[in-house]
Amino acid sequence: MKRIVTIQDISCFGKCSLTVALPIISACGVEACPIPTAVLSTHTGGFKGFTIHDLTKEISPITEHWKTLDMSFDGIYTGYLGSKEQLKIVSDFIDDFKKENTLVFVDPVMGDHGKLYAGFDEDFAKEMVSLVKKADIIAPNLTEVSYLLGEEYKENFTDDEIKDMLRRLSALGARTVIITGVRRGDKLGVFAYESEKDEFTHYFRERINDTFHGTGDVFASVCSSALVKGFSVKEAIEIATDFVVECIHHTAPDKENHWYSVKFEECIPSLVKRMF
Ligand code: PXL
Repeated sequence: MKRIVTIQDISCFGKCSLTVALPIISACGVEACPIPTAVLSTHTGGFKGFTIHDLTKEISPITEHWKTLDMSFDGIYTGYLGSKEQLKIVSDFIDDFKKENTLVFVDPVMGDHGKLYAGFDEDFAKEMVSLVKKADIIAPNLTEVSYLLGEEYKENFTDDEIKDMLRRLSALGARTVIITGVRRGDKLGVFAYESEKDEFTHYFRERINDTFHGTGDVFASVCSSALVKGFSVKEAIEIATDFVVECIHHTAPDKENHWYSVKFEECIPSLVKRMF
């Protein structure tokens, strides 16, 4: 069985980061080892008065212990990180634990719809570039792309513009770059570039006129698990996109009650069918 270490916060209510990553990675048949970087009462997207307890100081004792156990990972998947200090610690973690066959998947979580999430600033975005440089695979959305490259955010880019940004992101270091949330007429999808083959791939589905928190984390959890299991980039982005679309369709009719994330749990059976 493959094993992924995933480094991100735990938001106790709201379904994102670890409360999404752990069940999804497990459902994919991959062992999941979390390093929680902070405990929040809820995620920061739409709740008032959320609490945050930073766990930066806990990370080094965990990793020092793991070193004595000679732990190894098939994948290192990083998501939401709360400070520049954490970016540096996670970067050191990659240096310590990345072996020849370890896949480093960095989701440079910073924002959406052209804006940074609460608590992030441009300085953080600049520092995220250093972490992105350590990755084999990165999966930013278009907002994160604009911050990583210093490009102005737009909702619509031409294919040529997307391809140019994929190449520029790949030049930072990652051999595979996946841009999520790309619009094309009435479709929405992902565009990927594999520098080793100099090959572009894309996968589009119908665009649903609704947005939900946590879908980026759902995508990254499925995609990193699929890649670690040996699926190709093309297969991984198709499985992950289809699962996100299914989760959104399943949740949209009950958006009034379930506005804070997707009901991914009830869609897990179809994910399992694709992964085994
Ligand atoms: O889904 C990304 C995410 C992760 N963690 C926290 C968040 C968000 C997005 O808002 O607030 C705490």
